[in-house]
Amino acid sequence: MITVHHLNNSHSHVVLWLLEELGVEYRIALHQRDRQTFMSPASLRAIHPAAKAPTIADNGAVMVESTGIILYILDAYGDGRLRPPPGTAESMRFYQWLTYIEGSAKAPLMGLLRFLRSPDDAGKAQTQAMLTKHLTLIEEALGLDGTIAGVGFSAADIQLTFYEELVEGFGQIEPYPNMQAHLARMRQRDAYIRAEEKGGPVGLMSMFSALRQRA
Ligand SMILES: N[C@@H](CCC(=O)N[C@@H](CS)C(=O)NCC(=O)O)C(=O)O
Repeated sequence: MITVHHLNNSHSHVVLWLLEELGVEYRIALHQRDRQTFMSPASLRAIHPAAKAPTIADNGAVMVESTGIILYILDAYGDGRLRPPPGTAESMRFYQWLTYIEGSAKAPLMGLLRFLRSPDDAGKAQTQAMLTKHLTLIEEALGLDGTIAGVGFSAADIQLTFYEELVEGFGQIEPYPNMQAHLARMRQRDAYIRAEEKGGPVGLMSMFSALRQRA
């Protein structure tokens, strides 16, 4: 059975949610963030040297990286669900957006963390401009049918949702109504709610407000 090494308030919620959507049985191994630094504990490093969430174990092997984990789960357990058929124009959009989130859009968002202590740094405007470009592209893509790949609800929407939670946590979501509506809809899905019941609340708002207070 697949084991999800779940870190509280983290990206591994996405994996629990995907498995819930697919109705796949899984086991949760819980790891707690350090209360001061919010970093992952030694228990997660013991599973994989990257010490990152999500981490999964299946068939005697361990892997990290959310996008790869999502694709592995779809391959192994998806039976064609939550993704368009391979080799189609729809699958091009699906792969593009599924990989875009972690591959392109995440870096400038996390880059803003560097400026919590120095809000007037010249680099902040540059990082913000890069982030705005990504958020605008995502906002436009959601305008098609309310899903990121324009193919109805897919695993790319699950990956996007955690990013939207981060964007909200950074206080950046307000100018983007399509993202706000998407996030609100995703939070109402039964499988999202079941994942939170089993793994705990995503809870990024409280973590970011603690980070801001400490900066
Ligand atoms: N690119 C990685 C990012 C993983 C990541 O940074 N996860 C965070 C949780 S949201 C984490 O493990 N933080 C704890 C730490 O870095 O010690 C992925 O998509 O899986």
